Amino acid sequence: MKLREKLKLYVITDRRFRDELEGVREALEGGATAIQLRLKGISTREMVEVGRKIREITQDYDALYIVNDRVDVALAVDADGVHVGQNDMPVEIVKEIAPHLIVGVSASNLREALEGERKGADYIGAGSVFPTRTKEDARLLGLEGLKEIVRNVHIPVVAIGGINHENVREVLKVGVDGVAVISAILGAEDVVEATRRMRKMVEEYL
Ligand code: TZP
Ligand code: MG
Repeated sequence: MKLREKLKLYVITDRRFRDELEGVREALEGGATAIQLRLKGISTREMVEVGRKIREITQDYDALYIVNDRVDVALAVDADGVHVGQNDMPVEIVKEIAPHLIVGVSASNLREALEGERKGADYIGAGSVFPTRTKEDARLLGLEGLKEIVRNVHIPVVAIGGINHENVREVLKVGVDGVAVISAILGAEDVVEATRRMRKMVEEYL
């Protein structure tokens, strides 16, 4: 399957909402097509332990597996790729170290998106589309900013930030290739059902 297809419904782990293994299993059962392992403030040892288990689960579901920030962890757990922010390892250096990894780059404006594309990113994570309480320092891109990125970038664009079941259609109408979600899925009472319901809406557009 092509990368674009696998980016449709991209669920990012966050243990403030759900234990990673439980959350990932349920999200995949509900139809998530990609999983990002995002772990803040835990030891590298634990990241690798959890990360390897998630590799197995994502393999069972034929889902894309991306590790946030850490190229070394992505390699250690045999992930499909790594996602880097504006203060993380530059995409061109990731490509030098690990040419086989898919690299996603976060962008909160058009300039960052174009730069990521030019430097070799495989996809852009564009946000925050809406205000979010999940990431403290998230910069607001808005729907208009998202439109601008979608219009000007040729690689796949995944929208992130404050996306939920009520507003996801507005985001999909912009023409993104996927939506990335934390709280609306992992913070739901029934993660499987929340994922299934969002996947259904995503399928109306993608
Ligand atoms: N990057 C930009 S916004 C965000 C990240 C990691 C948080 C997304 O979480 P939520 O709960 O889906 O708004
Ligand atoms: Mg980062």
